[in-house]
Amino acid sequence: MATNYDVARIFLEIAEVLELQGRDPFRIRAYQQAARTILALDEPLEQIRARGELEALPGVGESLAAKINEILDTGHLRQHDELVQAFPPGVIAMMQIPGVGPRTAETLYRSLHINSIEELERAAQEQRIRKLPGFGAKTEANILQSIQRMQRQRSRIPLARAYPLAQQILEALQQRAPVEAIAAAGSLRRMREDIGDIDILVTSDDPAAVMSEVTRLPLVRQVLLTGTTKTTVLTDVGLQVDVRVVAPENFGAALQYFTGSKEHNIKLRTLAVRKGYKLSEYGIFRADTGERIGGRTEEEMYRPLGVRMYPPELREDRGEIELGLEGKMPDFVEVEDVRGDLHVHTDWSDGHASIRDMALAARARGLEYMAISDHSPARGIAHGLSVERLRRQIREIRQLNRQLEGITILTSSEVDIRRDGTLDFPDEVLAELDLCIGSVHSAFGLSEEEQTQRLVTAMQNPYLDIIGHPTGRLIGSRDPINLDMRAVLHEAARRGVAMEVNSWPERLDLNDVHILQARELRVLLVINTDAHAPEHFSNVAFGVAMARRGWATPADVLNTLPLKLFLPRLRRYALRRAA
Ligand code: DGT
Ligand code: CA
Ligand code: CA
Ligand code: ZN
Repeated sequence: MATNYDVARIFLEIAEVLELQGRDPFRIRAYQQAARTILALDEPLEQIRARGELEALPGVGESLAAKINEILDTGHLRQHDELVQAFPPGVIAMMQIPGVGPRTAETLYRSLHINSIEELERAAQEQRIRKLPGFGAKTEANILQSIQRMQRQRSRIPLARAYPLAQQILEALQQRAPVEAIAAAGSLRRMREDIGDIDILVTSDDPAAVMSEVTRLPLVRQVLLTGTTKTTVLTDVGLQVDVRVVAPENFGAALQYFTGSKEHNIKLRTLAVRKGYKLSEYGIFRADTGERIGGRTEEEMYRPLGVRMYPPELREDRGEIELGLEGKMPDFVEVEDVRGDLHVHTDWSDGHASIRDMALAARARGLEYMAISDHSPARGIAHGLSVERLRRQIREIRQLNRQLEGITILTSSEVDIRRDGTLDFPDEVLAELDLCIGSVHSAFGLSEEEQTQRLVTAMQNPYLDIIGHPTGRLIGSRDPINLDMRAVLHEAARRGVAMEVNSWPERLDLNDVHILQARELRVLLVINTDAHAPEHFSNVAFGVAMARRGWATPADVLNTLPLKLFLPRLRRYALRRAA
């Protein structure tokens, strides 16, 4: 028997095909409106029909009521069946390529049986399209170009924006839908710095109900595709979400498969074949007998291969499989390991809260120490501190430390690294601080040689302990500065200067690749939030994620040390002892 959801889905699919055919927008909207009305109903359409009230539903007139009747009576709609036959989903997808209209898509489907964008791309590369009547080499080249442009443009969203959205969806589905297990997979689970789409896996004994709830989530702008086990929706912010229902006994296998990365999975499957197994999203199987030996949990997928389960953040085929095979998988740094935050702004510069409020927030998060690193005079627009105000701030911090229990506030500055590599406070002032972060906030356009020299010069100053957000990039709005990163890291290792992993959502700087390099060169790291308000301390999760993606262990991260051990490890103390 057809459910409300079935009816709505059929209407949405009709609307989609009509839209691609460029049909009357009013008709298209009528189907969409009716589908929305039906999805929002609290009782079965069958009951409404029994009362003879179908036509009274908002957006449902005589003609749509007749279609609802047909679906309720027969389970499907003839008009819909015909459309789906003419336009299978893959063909509909092809029509989203600029320059490929319904007629072209239909011809490609009928004469070459091309049924997806991937197949179309292959056919164009193999020069099979130019042979079709009315096509030619130029059309073929245009199609290929359009596909490639489309693939490049598929916009990605910063992790920190996608992450809360995913949490919201997980919570909403847990509350409203009959889900048992539920988890995010894909790049979000791997904590990649930018996210193409959100992948969610659930198990349920009522998949249709889950699919229906997904289409009704408040943040859904458009339902792109909805079937019996997979629904794809577009959210308000333009981010796509795939929700898949899988069988409980396959949940681990599906989680492993859909967490990716694709490259990790390919490498893992090769390993599996070598060991006489086959992996799929349905489980792990013996290659010879085909017997299934696991797949309910993710561990069951890895254990037979002789490796420990890889933390999702590592699954990028950057050598983690080899590492696991050698039996060497250290414990990577976790949020709980971080004991201090060294990059905190207050209302003395461009922050939004007092030193005291920031200290209380840090303490509430379980931190043992934090350093106030407000801006230096060059940051005029950020109310950078003068020497005089910095000294006043130091006095206030000393006083607060006498009053506050359970947290130690360190004095610091996020001092500007000027274009010539000198620092924006005199040495004797920097010497009064517990520590000092140097950051680039200007002259972003210098050449690689100049920019590298700028940081190298800055690191020669004995009071510089940390380089803040080393590349200066802002995800989506500002490119990283030109740097010979290896040269910078070498210098940092040589001089004992720590490199910051800045957790600010648009920064994530150093990024994972640079962190891997830094570890190789034995550069010390610190993970900071760059908090400007109490609620920003939670961003540490993103910095930690980058550090994990760069294989950092607690030993690589200076601020995992308790205060007593942390201070002596700062570069200025080593220099002082050596003097
Ligand atoms: P994204 O969405 O671009 O940020 O990146 P992912 O990694 O979330 O990629 P997505 O959403 O296309 O697919 C999710 C995972 O599913 C992916 O990481 C690995 C797996 N997967 C998808 N398609 C393939 C495939 O063709 N081959 C293999 N081996 N795995 C795939
Ligand atoms: Ca994804
Ligand atoms: Ca996906
Ligand atoms: Zn800064």
